[in-house]
Amino acid sequence: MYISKLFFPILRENPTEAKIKSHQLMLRVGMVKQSSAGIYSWLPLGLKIMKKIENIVREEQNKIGAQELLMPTIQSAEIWKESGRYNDYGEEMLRITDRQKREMLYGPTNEELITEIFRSSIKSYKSLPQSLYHIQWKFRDELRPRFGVMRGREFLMKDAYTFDLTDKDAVNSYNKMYLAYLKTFKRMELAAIPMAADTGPIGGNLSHEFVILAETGESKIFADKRIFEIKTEDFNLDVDSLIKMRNDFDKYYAVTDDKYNKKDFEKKVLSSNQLVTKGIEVGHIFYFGDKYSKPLKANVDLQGGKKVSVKMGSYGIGISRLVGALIEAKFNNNIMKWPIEVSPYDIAILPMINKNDFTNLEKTEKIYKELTKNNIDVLVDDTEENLSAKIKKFNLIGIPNQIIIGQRKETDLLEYKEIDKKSQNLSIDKIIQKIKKEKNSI
Ligand code: P5A
Repeated sequence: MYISKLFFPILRENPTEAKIKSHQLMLRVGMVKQSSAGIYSWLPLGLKIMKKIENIVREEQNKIGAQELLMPTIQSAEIWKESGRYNDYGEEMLRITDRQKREMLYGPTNEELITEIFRSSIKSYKSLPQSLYHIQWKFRDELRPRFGVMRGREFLMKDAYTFDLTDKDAVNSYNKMYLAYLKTFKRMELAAIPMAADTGPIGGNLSHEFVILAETGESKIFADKRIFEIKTEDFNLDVDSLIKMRNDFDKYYAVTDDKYNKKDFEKKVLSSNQLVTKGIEVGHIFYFGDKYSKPLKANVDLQGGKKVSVKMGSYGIGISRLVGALIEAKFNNNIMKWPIEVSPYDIAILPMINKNDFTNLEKTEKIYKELTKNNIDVLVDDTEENLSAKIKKFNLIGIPNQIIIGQRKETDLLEYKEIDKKSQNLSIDKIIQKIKKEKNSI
């Protein structure tokens, strides 16, 4: 793609209304535009990145056998009355009345709706287990929406729901999701720590938040550093391996404020291993047994005809929040570097362009074709800005690989630069090999 042909509204200065770096950067490079408090339009660049995140999440959900469906954003109040959450949810729920005076709402989450879908089609224990998810917009009328997409009112979430016959099976489903989450965040080059957490309005007695470290995070965290040394590759989806995984993680102290106990922390974690910092919650998983299946009568028949309530869990990932969270984690010293799997383009070509000399443009064109032929997604800055302005701009856009075409040189080698490293001279073939390897190694 040529930047001159794209909708790419970049601002010269940091917008003053933004307090944290992800919000500033997202407005500055035209990833999003605020439409009203906590509600954003996603512009082409921001959407391209969010879609890549969405896809990683989708692939990892599919790998554990979860099936995608799509529920609506607007729900009927009836099912929420059945579960008892219509009143409990309070002012965060956006309530709407349609022309027939029916009470509706913009879904803040989907436990009720999925349970309603399940109960109307699944009747026998033989159809269990089931694992369903969707990627859909949610609305929560947060009192203080802030930090851009990090705490929005409208936000994109992946929410999955599992249905099992017994507690033991249900915990196994929970553990599968736990492993899928570790793998999902790892593909985004994020170190997310699973932390024992409170269950809040979702309910249940087993829950983990997945938190990434970032100074601007809203959660204070207390952890044993050694938790970062656990390797996710060591685990697979076998029941025993999943149990081992949970044991390995549970060995280490890792909690957010609400679960923090000073005495416990100091007793269980050597001071040299203590990590006290801030983090961003990018995912949250819950096991709540029959909290919804019981009041909503989501039962299955056992062999003898006896009916039992299914055991359920729900599992969320903040897809739109992750766009901001990645910037918080990866934007340092005025250079943004998107992980290759999330980056809007694989490589950028930054040519110095002289008005009356088309040599560099022609050279760019050739390289562009060669890269594209190899399925490498390229963004070319074909504007007439000077090279240092282009480099500054691309430090914000964050494409991890660059080819810089400056003064004419009598060589076939190109100036290749990993965005946060020194330039090196490489042939086009070497550059292609390098990027292909990076993309396939994940
Ligand atoms: C789990 C899936 C739930 O809603 N029900 C369905 C459960 N959990 S949660 O923790 O409340 O939300 C899941 C994830 O969504 C993100 N998130 C937000 N992102 C942006 N703005 C918000 N206001 C917001 N609220 C929640 C978080 O990443 C959270 O972990």
